Amino acid sequence: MTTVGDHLVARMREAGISVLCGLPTSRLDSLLVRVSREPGFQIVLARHEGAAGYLADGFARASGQPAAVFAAGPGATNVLSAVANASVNHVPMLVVTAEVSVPEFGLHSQQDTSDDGLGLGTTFRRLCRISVSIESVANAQSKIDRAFRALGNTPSGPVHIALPRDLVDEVLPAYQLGTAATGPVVAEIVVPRCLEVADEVIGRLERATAPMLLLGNGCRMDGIHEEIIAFCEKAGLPYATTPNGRGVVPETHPLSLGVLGLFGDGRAEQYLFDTPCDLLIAVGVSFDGLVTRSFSPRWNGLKAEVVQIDPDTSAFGRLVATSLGITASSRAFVESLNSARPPQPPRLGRAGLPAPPARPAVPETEDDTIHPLEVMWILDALLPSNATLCTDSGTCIFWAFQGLPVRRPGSFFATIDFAPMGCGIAGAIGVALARPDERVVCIAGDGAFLMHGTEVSTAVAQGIPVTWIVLNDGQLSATTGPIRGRMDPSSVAKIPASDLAAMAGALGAEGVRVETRSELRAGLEKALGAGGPCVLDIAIDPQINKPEIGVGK
Ligand SMILES: Cc1ncc(C[n+]2csc(CCOP(=O)(O)OP(=O)(O)O)c2C)c(N)n1
Ligand SMILES: [Mg+2]
Repeated sequence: MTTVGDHLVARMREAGISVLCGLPTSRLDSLLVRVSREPGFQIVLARHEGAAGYLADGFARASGQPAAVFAAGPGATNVLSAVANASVNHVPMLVVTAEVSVPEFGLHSQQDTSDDGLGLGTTFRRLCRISVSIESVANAQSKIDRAFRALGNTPSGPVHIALPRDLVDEVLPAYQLGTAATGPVVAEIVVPRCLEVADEVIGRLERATAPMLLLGNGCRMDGIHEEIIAFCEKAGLPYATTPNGRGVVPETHPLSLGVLGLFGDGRAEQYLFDTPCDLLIAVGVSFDGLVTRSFSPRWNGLKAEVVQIDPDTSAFGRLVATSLGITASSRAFVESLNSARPPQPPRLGRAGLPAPPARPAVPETEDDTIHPLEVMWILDALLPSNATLCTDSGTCIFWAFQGLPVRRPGSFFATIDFAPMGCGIAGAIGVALARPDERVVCIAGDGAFLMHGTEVSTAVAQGIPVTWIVLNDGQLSATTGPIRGRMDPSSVAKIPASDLAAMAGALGAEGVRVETRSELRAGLEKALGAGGPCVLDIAIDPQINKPEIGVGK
């Protein structure tokens, strides 16, 4: 006899889910009891369901395996920002929300989010690849299976199951329409590698004089790093990443043009528009506002022929004319290129690429105040070779892009698209959970830390040694640009002085506070040397923390 809960747990296992994050409510009782009896699942109790979602997101991006989030009532509404973030970034995630018992639907039972109550499913349906509301054992199995098929589909993203409390322990009928009798929903999906397509692309590469590879978030989600570098080296092909794809490949490689678009140093644009590049091969890229610097008119004059690779055909021709659209996952495409003959002769190589800009001198600061760029540069010098970086929302993204080159493939995670404050702080815990052998460092602002820094307590509980470096400037700096000079920004940006090292101590972690430039290196060394979760709280002059971010330039 299989219950609804048994079936859900079995499907989670088959989907590779081993981590469930969230907060309990009384309505989640049957599900949590059911999961707790099962070996191989780790429950991570978070301090906020939104943060649980970011943690699951970080885990999935770092491991390539989805995680689950559990929530109910106001916990389910709390999780929505993380679900939206996962949706935008194509991060697979299972969200299970517990509903009141079916007979109570629509009767103003406490926290009734069912379709007959607050109707939260409508919002989940908008944000998720699929949202199923289970209301009967008669089709519970087929609904659960539908959700898991969507979880394994491309393009990936969050899926939602609303599960009433009273159905978890109900026995499923022996046979249900639309379900596989036994075993996984989809045992294996084989993506064909097509050599004819690879040959066509290689022919175009051979005819081009200045080709370039552009790598987006799709490459990250497919976990291809070394494969890309192998092909680029074979072909002498220069590459750039989109802002969202940053981290897929190293930037210290001679073929790297850095980041194309927002937060980039301009080299990739120089090559693309001024060289000009005549063949742009875009893999897993959506030509969005970030890569085009808010749809800069420069893109209207693009000379390059665009070959675009995406599993979703609706990505083709959006903003730029696609001369060849290839419907494939980033992984299948790059693997095909590697199996085909290499282009002859190898393309450009290092010669002819714009040189990386020289690192400028540390900007002069008054007295002994700390400049965020200097934080990045010292950090870059101190980071061990197994370091993985996460950034939060805010100016920290700009400083990390400027001062922390990606040295190792797969070692940088930023969430720039939806960019919810606090996502990096909690996401870093998920990254560290997925990669216990790496040294995970998160860079965040004080505003973001005050939003989700309580998740340090989650890391303490789980014994996960993340280092958070907080640029504490006493303000919400990143959003003040458009209002500067038009109003006193303090009413919408100022944060009273906060001792975040003391906050870390109060949460059971180590806290280190640095106030002057002369203390900076020792503070960074101490934080990176900590054995457990540690928060390095760095006082930053609010007057300095205003980078000129080249949106629209
Ligand atoms: C949940 C959420 N609320 C608001 C914003 C808009 N926002 C983006 S960055 C930012 C300021 C962040 O302040 P802080 O973390 O202190 O970093 P700073 O820019 O000061 O370095 C705000 C309000 C957001 N991205 N996410
Ligand atoms: Mg700030």
